[in-house]
Amino acid sequence: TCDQKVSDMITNKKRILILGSSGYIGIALYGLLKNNGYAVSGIDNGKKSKLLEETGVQSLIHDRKHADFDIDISTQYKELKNIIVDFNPDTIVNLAQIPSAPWSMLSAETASDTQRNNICGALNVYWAVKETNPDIHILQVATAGEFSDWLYPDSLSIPEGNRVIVKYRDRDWEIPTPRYGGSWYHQAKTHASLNADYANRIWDIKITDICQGIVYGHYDGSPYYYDSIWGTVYNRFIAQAVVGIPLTVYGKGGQMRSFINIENSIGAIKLLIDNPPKDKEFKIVHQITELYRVEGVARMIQEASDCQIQYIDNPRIEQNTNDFNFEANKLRTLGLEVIHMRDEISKTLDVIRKYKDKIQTEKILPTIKWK
Ligand code: USQ
Repeated sequence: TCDQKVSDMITNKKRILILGSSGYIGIALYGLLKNNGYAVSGIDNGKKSKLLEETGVQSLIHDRKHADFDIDISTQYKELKNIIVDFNPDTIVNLAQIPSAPWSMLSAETASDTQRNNICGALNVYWAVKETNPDIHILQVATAGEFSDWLYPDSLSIPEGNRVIVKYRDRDWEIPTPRYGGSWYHQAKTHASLNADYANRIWDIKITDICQGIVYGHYDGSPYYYDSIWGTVYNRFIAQAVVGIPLTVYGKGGQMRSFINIENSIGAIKLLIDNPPKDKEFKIVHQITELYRVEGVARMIQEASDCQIQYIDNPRIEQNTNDFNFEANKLRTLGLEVIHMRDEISKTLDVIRKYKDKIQTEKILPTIKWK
């Protein structure tokens, strides 16, 4: 309300607008910020719930709506703008994404819906900020998957920045740090990062683009997905271990990926809200705490739960094995204390065991192929 806004301004509370406030990260972030004295408001149109219904799956742990406004930011521009004018945020965190690589590879419709939703939603946010208050800091969640395995095949450290200088035909070229996604979903993220770069260049708006690794773990109050479309690898393996299905390693499991625990993910976003870019800056942050091979994740979970591992034909197009190395200094400099996967496994197993009977075992094996 208006009175609330005035009172927040008098008490100097930071005002944060979360887009996608009912999601895995959104709910957790909303709670963390509220508990730390921020004024928080959330927008969510329940798109994820509709997609879950379409795919016949449910979150293992309650999937509840957690939003102050129900609009689609990718299509309802005027409404988005009105909310921004009204709430007057210091920071907008854009988590309003269709987050699944497999879903984006299912059909022409799901690929274009993923790209339209994710890219146009972000575009509307740049426009709304430009037209209302260019001082608002936009924090958008990109992905570490913009740095694909074939583009960075060895342990070259991927620079944590927006530009690199390369030598070509006797000239130094300053170019955007090379990106290339490994699915239509990941490609949407590379496009959105380039769009953010452009918005910053022409309108001088402050944007932090978070290249985040695979977020994992259980967080109290947040949903938990483990099926082959919406679940990510660690959360899936934990649910598989609980129901006694051998862990579904795709290919030989030599894929190296970056990870971050859900509590670290929201803690990192909070640090970035508190440390916005300098005026007119486009800041890229590698929101990554650890690197593991898929097989390494399976082995750690096996050690903690005595489960079996199966190696199945990889439904994706990706390198069988790759090395990754990231510069990830910005969050470390801000003081993020790393939660290690190895220390989380038994905790996640304990929580998920309580929901064992609800696990839809028929939704575990992958059905969507890249080819
Ligand atoms: N994988 C398996 N077995 C499984 C599931 C996955 O071996 O049962 C493998 C995949 O082949 C892949 C790796 O695990 O090599 C990661 O797959 P994932 O489904 O956990 O994650 P991904 O599709 O890469 O996407 C997830 C999120 C996405 C986020 C991204 C960060 O869904 O929103 O952007 O992680 S990153 O991976 O850095 O791109």
